[in-house]
Amino acid sequence: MNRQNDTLVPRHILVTGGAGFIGANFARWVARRYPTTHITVFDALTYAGKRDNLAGIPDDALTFVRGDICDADAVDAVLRPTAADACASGHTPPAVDAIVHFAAESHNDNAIADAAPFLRTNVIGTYTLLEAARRYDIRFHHISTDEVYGDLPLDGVERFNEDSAYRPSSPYAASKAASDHLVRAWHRTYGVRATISNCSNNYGPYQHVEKFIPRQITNILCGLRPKLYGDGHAIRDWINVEDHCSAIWAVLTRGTIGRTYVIGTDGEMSNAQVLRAILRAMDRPGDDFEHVTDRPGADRRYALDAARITAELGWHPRHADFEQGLESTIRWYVDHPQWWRGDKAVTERRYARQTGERS
Ligand code: NAD
Ligand code: TDX
Repeated sequence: MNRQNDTLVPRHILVTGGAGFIGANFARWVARRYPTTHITVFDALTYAGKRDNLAGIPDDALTFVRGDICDADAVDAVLRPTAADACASGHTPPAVDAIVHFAAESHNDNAIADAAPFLRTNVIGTYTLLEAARRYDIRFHHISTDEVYGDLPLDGVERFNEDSAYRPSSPYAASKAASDHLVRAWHRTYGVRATISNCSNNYGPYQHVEKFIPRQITNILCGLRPKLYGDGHAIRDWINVEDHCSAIWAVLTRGTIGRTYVIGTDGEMSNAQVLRAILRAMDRPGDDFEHVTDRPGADRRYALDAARITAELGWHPRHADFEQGLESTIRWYVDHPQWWRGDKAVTERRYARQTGERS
């Protein structure tokens, strides 16, 4: 890695899951700010990934490899130091010096219906990458979630931090917790130069229409009523995806090896509040939605105390105005119907099956 402006700037990062929501936002964020860092996106292009999410990143800054993180040979092929392929411009990037690991099965409703792909990708996939990072001594940053800590009472003021106990309550959260444990074990046992970040709920462009905010926006755009699970009192701590990206970069380039950083922006809101904000911004009546059956074992409240990343790394969010971020997110979905229309019908059919199974 080069030293630049007092930070360690990687010359070539492997972004797993870089065709998904946060991974693509991160690749775009890095390409805009660090044009000398080469980005290889390694992504299986499951239902959640799109190659087009990376459109606009210059060809000489990006290599795209379709591959599965559970496939040890495919992972080895992109990381082996002599394996750097010539990218589109004919220029050969240096060997990968950091892995930023986003690839995961990420949706709770899917995990409740069938946990098998979550255990495979989130656990075996992370193990496979750690073994490769260990083999070639590559810096490893693992993207995780606040859900590993379980949930908090609705009426409390307590927040999770890096010392909170692991108490995952859902199959998805348990698979992410397992992956975090693997990362810590590979750091301590084998000396892998790893860090972990646990972030709260992200929103922004390129988020799959299965997730809460895009589902409700696209429901309204399709003339369907938004769907609120249970009583709508559950609280999530919302962060603009751009702020998550800048926090990941701070940890990757300046974080202490072996450490965990929680990432959040004091964005606690109930699902009902978020839904009302969407309805208001889209000129719909405040009661124009349906209550549907909640997830079994649904987590009530997440809240994070991001004091460590602020104090140690000087990270600050730049998009703390939720209503403004929500409006630009709505505008993005209004302006990009071709991006989500195909997924919408498939997703709503899947929801009809899943909620039918639950009720
Ligand atoms: P996403 O579902 O939008 O994208 C996941 C990407 O991983 C997709 O491009 C998919 O094709 C790829 N992928 C899945 N299985 C793969 C495999 N076996 N091999 C290679 N690629 C594979 O997810 P997201 O919302 O962008 O989440 C990214 C990461 O951030 C995940 O690790 C998730 O746990 C974590 N996270 C998400 C949030 C959130 O609010 N979305 C919050 C905190 C942490
Ligand atoms: O239609 C819906 N109606 C509804 O009320 C959907 C899809 C969700 N919800 C509720 C369930 C949750 O309380 O909204 C809240 C947010 O749901 P999701 O967007 O599915 O997010 P969540 O389950 O909180 O998990 C997200 O944040 C943590 C990401 O999907 C995870 O990958 C991340 O780790």
